[in-house]
Amino acid sequence: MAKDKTPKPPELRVLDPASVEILKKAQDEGRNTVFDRMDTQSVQCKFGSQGSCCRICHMGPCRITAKTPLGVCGADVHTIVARNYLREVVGGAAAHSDHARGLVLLLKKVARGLEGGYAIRDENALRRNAAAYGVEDLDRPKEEIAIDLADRMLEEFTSQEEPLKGLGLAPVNRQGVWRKQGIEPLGIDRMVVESMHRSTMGVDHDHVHILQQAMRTALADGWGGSRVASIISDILFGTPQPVRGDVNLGVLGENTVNIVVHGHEPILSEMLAIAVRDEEIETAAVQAGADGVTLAGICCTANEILMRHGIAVAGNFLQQELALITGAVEMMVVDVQCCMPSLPEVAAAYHTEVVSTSEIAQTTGAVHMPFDEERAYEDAKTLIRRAIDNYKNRDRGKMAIPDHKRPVVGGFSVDAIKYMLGGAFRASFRPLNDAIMQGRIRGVAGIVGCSNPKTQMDSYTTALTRELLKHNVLVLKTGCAAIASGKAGLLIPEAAFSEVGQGLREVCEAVGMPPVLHMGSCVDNSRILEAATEMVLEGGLGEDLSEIPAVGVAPVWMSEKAITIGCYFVTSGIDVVLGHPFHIEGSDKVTEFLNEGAREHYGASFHIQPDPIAGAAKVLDLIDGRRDRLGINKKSERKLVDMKDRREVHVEADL
Ligand code: BF8
Ligand code: SF4
Repeated sequence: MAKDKTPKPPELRVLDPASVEILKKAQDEGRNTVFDRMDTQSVQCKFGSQGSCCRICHMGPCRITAKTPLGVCGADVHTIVARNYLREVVGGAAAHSDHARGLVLLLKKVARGLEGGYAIRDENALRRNAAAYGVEDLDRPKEEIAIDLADRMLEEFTSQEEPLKGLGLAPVNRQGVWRKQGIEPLGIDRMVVESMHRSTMGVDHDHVHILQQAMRTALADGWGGSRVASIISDILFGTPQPVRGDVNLGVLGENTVNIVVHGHEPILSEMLAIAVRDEEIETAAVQAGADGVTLAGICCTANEILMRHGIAVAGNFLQQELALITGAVEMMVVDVQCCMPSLPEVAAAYHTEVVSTSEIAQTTGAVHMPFDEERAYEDAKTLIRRAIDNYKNRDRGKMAIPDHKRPVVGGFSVDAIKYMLGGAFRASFRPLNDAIMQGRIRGVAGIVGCSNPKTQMDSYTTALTRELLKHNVLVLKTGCAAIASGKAGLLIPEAAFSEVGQGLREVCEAVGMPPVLHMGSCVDNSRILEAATEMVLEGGLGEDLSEIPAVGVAPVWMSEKAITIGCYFVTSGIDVVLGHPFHIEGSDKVTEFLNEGAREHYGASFHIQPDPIAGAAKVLDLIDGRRDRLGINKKSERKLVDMKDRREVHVEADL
């Protein structure tokens, strides 16, 4: 029977009304989007999706089936699936860490007097982190300390024989687990190179050994690259504090020059955020007949500038093409990661210019204007002026800006959470730990990840989040999952009035916080680890990350980076619920290791649950299991037994 070519109704593909409206416009105009391409790719290769195709050497590609159980070299499916998985983790760790490297090098240049508009904006963050990374003599001028800290951070990349210093930021018991398991990562670059070596033809063949290396490489991201990226961003651009903004395609202005900045690295977007307020720019926009300039973000760049400037978020990953299809965007500025190569073609139907700015990333059809840090502010103004010039070319007949946007509060760094909970004099996680012990808050869920056209955009994430809130789970979010919550109206304190259980509501109302805390971009998943560590250090909830009532969730994801994040959560002792599985199902042994065996090694594992309500139930189950072991569940008769058990569990966990 011929396949039905009718496109799926937009309502089945996307959840929020702004995206429905623009997807309808796309269909009316005959635009090809990620959703259409998903349909044409709908028969995806089962060897790829099971991880059982190997193309590592040119005796292959080899595909493993019941009739052909071994590759030409003799590799079995477990070796092949594990190697493919390791290479995905490497991709994620490399992306986050290369982003971090750029920031460290920038800090060093700024400390040495680089012009261009950058500064050390948060000296407290500089001194605090310099102390944490072992920089001595902290009474020196900030520039000297910054150079020393940058050098320490560069050693996180280059260290050949010493484990990462960032591991020392984890609870002591967790460090013991890593040591005992032999997975303390050395320098990030070494881990990436070693993992590529180990997964090339004829090297590492034992699936557990390979997967342990995947976990080790992921740790080099979570406690290395991503942590470094968040720290240096805070020093250079300021540690985020709660700030209001707006989210969804309705943030674009009818009568303003619209610039959408998309990608990940804050180095340029920070400058755009500042330059857009320059008087010269405002004047130029008015002279061009506009009311001003609207800067808005997509993906993690959006999260970075929302967190620090309250700049509007136009949307998350699957909305990047939709933003262009509004016909109201003068320029989309892209750098690295999650920027679809389709953008210039979609933009070509309108007046929109797509400008690529990273030295390492070019896209056919985009204007390439590599960005020079030494002239950062001027380069940012040049880009904005170019967008202003393009305003006259906007075709209002093709323009439709949905009347949908939601207010949000972003900016919940760990510092900000401490301050919010305890005020200036008693800033700490104590009130959170107390609320968890009293049962007013059942536990904490860190919900992260992307959107993926395989499922209706944002729907799993939103349904699961709402379900957890009803059951008094405090939610920490990053990345595109955070933007999804913004669109659903969950990132404002008022959401606590209607969306959450009684206990969580009381806590949120007392401190004036939203029930979902937006903690930033995907590198800021390191902030979730930092928050979890604060919970351990504050006391009363166990002595390791594997004991606190906290769970990670990646409801919908698509990027290698999400795999790496999941791995560093699990290896840090935090269970992770996934809405869909990895490409590993060709190997029962690899699947067993990640979904069960990992628990023996790290005290946590992955759990797959394709239904959001069942996913929420799994999260609650995991949280309750941890509460049980801590002896803080309401069943008081179990408390004493559990407290005794907990000590035993703890001894066993300290492998
Ligand atoms: O790093 S959540 S789609 S934007 S990968 Fe990409 Fe996924 Fe969004 Fe940020 Ni993270
Ligand atoms: Fe085939 Fe082995 Fe080469 Fe992989 S490494 S392509 S399994 S021969």
